Amino acid sequence: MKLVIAVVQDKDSSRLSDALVKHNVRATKLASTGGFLKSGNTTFMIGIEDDRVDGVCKLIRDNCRSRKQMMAPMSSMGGNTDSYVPYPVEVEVGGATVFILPIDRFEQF
Ligand code: 2BA
Ligand code: 2BA
Repeated sequence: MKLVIAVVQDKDSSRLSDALVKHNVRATKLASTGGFLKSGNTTFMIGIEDDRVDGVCKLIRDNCRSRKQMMAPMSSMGGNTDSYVPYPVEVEVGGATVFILPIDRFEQF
């Protein structure tokens, strides 16, 4: 069994959720925040049998798309002018960042 952790954009999270339910894949959704943009994203935790991992990755790929997003200018309030960026910066936010970890043990009580 593997744990698939997928960080996706909020805009794709309900579509991905629906697709997982439709394909009988159990998952837990967590509200998360990107360290760089400091804006909300969604993290899916999916415990899944080894032979279904590729199918889950395909569902994630098919339901999440990359988008360009503007990073708001950083505030210089706080006094640290070193990190002050006076203009918006465009970044490409990927469809999904996916981690696949082994599960030593899976229990449901
Ligand atoms: P939920 O996904 O909201 O599921 C609540 C309960 O609904 C489940 O209880 C199960 O009895 C039923 N259920 C969920 N998916 C189903 C499906 N495709 N077909 C039929 N019944 C379904 P639990 O199995 O005790 O799970 C409780 C919560 O634990 C789940 O909430 C989910 O957040 C998490 N979870 C369970 N299995 C997971 C897994 N393999 N990976 C990640 N999270 C899991
Ligand atoms: P954020 O950290 O808010 O990053 C959003 C996007 O900003 C990133 O998209 C990337 O295009 C850009 N970016 C991030 N850090 C950067 C930096 N130091 N310099 C320049 N540009 C940077 P993605 O790479 O697709 O990542 C989307 C979200 O996935 C991230 O949101 C973060 O929440 C998560 N993530 C990505 N890589 C991760 C990793 N190695 N570990 C944990 N979470 C990760």
